[in-house]
Amino acid sequence: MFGTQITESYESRDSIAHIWGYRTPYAGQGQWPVRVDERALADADHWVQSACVFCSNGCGLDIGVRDGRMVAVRGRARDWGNRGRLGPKGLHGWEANMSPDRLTRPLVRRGASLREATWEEAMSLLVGRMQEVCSTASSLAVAFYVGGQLFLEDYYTLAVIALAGVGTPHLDASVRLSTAAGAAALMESFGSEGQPGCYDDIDVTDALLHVGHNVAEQHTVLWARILDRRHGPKPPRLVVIDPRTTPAAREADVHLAPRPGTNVAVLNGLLHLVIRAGRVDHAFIDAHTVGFARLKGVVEGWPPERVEAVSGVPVGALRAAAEVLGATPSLVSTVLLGVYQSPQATAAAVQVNNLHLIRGLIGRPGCGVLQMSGQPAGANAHETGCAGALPGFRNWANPVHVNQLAQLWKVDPLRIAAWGPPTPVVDMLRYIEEGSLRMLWVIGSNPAVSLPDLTRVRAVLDQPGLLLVVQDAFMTETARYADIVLPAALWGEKTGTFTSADRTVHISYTAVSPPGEARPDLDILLEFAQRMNFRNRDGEPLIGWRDPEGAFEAWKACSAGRPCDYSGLSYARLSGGPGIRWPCNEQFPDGRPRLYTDGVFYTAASDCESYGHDLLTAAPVTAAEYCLADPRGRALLKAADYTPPPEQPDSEYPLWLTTGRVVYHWLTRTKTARSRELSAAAPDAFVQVSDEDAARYRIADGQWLEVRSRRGRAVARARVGQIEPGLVFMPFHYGNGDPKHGPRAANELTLNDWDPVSKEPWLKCAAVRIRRAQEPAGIRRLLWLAGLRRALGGGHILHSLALQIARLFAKGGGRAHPGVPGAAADAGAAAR
Ligand SMILES: Nc1nc2c(c(=O)[nH]1)N[C@H]1C(S)=C(S)[C@@H](COP(=O)(O)OP(=O)(O)OC[C@H]3O[C@@H](n4cnc5c(=O)[nH]c(N)nc54)[C@H](O)[C@@H]3O)O[C@H]1N2
Ligand SMILES: Nc1nc2c(c(=O)[nH]1)N[C@H]1C(S)=C(S)[C@@H](COP(=O)(O)OP(=O)(O)OC[C@H]3O[C@@H](n4cnc5c(=O)[nH]c(N)nc54)[C@H](O)[C@@H]3O)O[C@H]1N2
Ligand code: SF4
Ligand SMILES: [Mo]
Repeated sequence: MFGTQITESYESRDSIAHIWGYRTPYAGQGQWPVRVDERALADADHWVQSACVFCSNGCGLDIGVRDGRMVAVRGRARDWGNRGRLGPKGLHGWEANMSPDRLTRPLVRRGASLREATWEEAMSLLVGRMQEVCSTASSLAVAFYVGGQLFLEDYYTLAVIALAGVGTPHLDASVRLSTAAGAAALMESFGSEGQPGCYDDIDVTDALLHVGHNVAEQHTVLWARILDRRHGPKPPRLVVIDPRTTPAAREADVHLAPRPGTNVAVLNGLLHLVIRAGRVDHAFIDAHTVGFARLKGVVEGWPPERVEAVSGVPVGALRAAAEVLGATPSLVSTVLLGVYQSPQATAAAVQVNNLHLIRGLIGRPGCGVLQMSGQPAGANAHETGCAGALPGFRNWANPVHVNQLAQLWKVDPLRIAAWGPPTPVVDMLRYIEEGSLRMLWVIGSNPAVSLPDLTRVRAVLDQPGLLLVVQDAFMTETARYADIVLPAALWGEKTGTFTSADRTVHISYTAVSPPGEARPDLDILLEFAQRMNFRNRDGEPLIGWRDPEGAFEAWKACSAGRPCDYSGLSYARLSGGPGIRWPCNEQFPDGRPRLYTDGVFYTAASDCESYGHDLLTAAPVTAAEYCLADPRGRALLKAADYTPPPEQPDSEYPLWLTTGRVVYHWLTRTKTARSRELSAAAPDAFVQVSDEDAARYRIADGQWLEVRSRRGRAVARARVGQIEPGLVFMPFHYGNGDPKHGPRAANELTLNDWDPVSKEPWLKCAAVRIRRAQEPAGIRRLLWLAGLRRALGGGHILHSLALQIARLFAKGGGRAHPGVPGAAADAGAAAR
């Protein structure tokens, strides 16, 4: 089954060369035309309902199966998020499932090496060590860290296990590196998480604002929808705030390119101009918000000239943007990592909420803030309590909320680990260093590439006395440090649900069996709970469900009555048709497209998910303080003044570094590097530098560069242009796991510091210096040797020689080369 040579494939369109496909212009809700994208390696004998797991857009797709093997994907025409469309990762990324190097048996450390073991050996070791740590230290010595691409059923089960079974607040998800600040901004402004609007708003809106969101490359199908509106009647105006000239910035009517870390200054400047021009909805402000006078006072101090001095955004451009945002009768804003991973992350994201609130552009068609999520199931990690709040968007500081969980789970409220906020991963690292955290179970995340300051991360993962359990489908950079490795089934090999960035819930069914002895995450967690013998007050098993549908039903009960109410959904309702949005209950049996249609927010003291913080100091608002000034359903207009980032370019490190993504790769590439086409399209890391800096440092496109920060170094080829002077950009996808490459992980360089409100690390700004460098030692020789070996063994001599020649002479190794077949740097991983 694995390792089959696949020679030909059918693709309904070349998504590598034409990322967004042809245009289908439209305007109006429900009018977006269908375009079904498909890619097949063979004819399918049947199709299985699912959705794409390569971003939070939630594109519905069917998996084509033949002889028990995945052979195709096809977009679902009935699904509203994509109407049949799929982007390059959706069409190609699933091939990773068939990679010959999948983990198929548990591994257990014996001395320096990991050896294969039976599930019985691995699970009894895991449970034995867990019991030993809990009894000799305490449950506070145990932590769980989970990624953002599991299923809702896995997350909810994990949350119950951690909070009420083991009894540890050390439970976090990699959404902490991603959308924690967006979640925090929703709580600070509206009282609870939950996107106010939905993608349908794009169909009718008059204007769009993207702040720190490279939407065209990171949500390709969403961008296809936006482009189709831009090509249709009554196109929406477009404002983009990003220091790089991204595809969306090129399309924009107004592009603001601020210096890193100056989002608050720019957004305060926009609010200043909008308020000055009298373009505020006083009736809405008076009836539905608190805090306008203070907001007005703070942004008063941000005239355009001051904004230009701080951020570099010219006065004229800021005015042009404010004109669009102040005049438009409807507006959809999306916010993402350029805000969330920058200093003052929550404070900046809140200012976008404020723009909508002061203009009354919320809760009606065409008006929505999307504080985007990124990972396909990131929203579920938040909802179920794996990412900083309690399950069901409950407030850990509200005893009534904790009691609700205690009743539901039939446990003493004191048994629930909710005496403080759940521990963010950045604190877990410190507890490991200090020795108080002795066991870390990582499920579906690759922190040895994705966390900042990798020198430190490696030391933490390697810390003597730490028992590291890694549950993954591949031998990742992180798994190499593990004491126990559990082989996991991937998407397509298990059943469950996940929720897109606009609250749409999809079901994904098992299409094929996992390879070897790999098992679904839920099965592993259920067996763990059973072996640990977690019991409720009545002596029944704490986890009463045995399968995905049972877990979903349990979650429905937990979510009932909360903002993320799933009680009206079921596997049956999600099957066959399109995804359905939460809340879905008796009041909204078909799901609710927009929250806050009545101008009532979740801010009442009894409802809210968090009492909030001071946006500058991050001092938490106490329950007593909050209740005293109970906003009782009014939204909170929270102001924040700009403060400069602590690390700034200086004479030693004169440039800003920002990091991010490319369209063809997914996070730490454990999947996309195993697709031949995706890997060939973006084979290596690169350093993007401006034309001005290229001239200054005498750098040519394709030249090898060394980037150094106070924390480490990385080497990659230069890519010149489309970025502001003084700033360099590196994608963070590429790890250092492969010895034939030099150090090329962007996180060697990033800062070990974070937004104090959301605890989201500052992955988007660091001070660095660059210099021209030699190609990392050994790359050429190793490439030749690898090519020669394959040529002799595989018989494709001409192909391999051509490949070697193409590689040696290819300039700009990091640039996409869609036309060079097989130009993948990771040829081993890409081979199928
Ligand atoms: N192809 C692909 N798509 C993905 C992913 C992927 O790995 N690959 N990952 C998914 C996930 S998990 C997420 S969270 C999303 C992330 O999606 P995005 O947030 O769009 O991705 P990034 O490229 O990390 O960052 C976005 C932009 O922030 C800009 N930026 C940097 N500093 C600043 C600043 O100070 N201010 C402003 N305004 N902008 C700044 C960068 O130039 C960059 O273009 O993408 C999702 N989609
Ligand atoms: N410098 C810098 N660093 C960043 C970012 C940045 O922009 N710049 N972005 C950050 C963001 S937004 C994010 S979301 C994080 C993501 O960081 P990670 O959470 O590390 O994301 P992945 O690399 O996708 O790791 C997921 C792992 O889960 C495995 N996996 C996939 N599906 C399953 C499954 O069903 N079960 C199990 N058990 N395993 C599975 C994959 O093989 C992979 O090893 O990275 C962050 N790091
Ligand atoms: S936009 Fe996102 S969900 Fe849709 S196909 Fe692309 S990666 Fe998959
Ligand atoms: Mo993310």
